[in-house]
Amino acid sequence: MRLFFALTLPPDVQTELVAWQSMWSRTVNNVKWVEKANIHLTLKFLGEVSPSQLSSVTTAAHKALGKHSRFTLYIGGAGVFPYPQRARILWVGLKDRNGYLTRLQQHLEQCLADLGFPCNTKPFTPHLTLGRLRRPTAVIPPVFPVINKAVPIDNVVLYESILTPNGPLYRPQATFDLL
Ligand code: 2AM
Repeated sequence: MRLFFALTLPPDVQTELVAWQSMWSRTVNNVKWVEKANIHLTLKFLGEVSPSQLSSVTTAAHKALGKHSRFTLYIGGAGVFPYPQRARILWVGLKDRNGYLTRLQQHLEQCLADLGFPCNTKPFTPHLTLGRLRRPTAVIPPVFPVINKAVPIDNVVLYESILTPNGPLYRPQATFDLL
């Protein structure tokens, strides 16, 4: 099973982001926009994990995440990966003003490294992927009217990603409540 840890968003934030997708779609073509319910912040992508490893992953995550408090993130500006000249991913950033997210992500990464999941080589860039370009394209990220919207974070979800011809299905496998 293909697994990843993520933060999900309250409905009002999802609605705002769909409005941003719609605005952005006026200036960029050939984008596969992420469905409203599927917009998430990936904390850690594990890739293929055997079903027998699932319980050690959830036990380790429960131990690590259960020590972290709830926190608030703030919606930031738009950006693209990897470069504006050859963009593939269109995203919106999240600001971690008090460092809670960074500490939680590092702790999760460390406890999963202890189970043998390699640490990411690239620095963690908190973002919400809004769309994926079908081929690399030059994109200047727009300036959206509303930023700094508060995003309360109360839990972390371990998802299974099931790839289908109609796009990925994200099935929650476990939820870890923050203090
Ligand atoms: P992203 O869109 O925020 O970059 C589930 O597949 C999620 O895991 C994706 O939405 C993606 O998050 C993230 N992810 C990170 N590395 C990945 C990889 N190598 N393959 C697929 N997804 C990956």
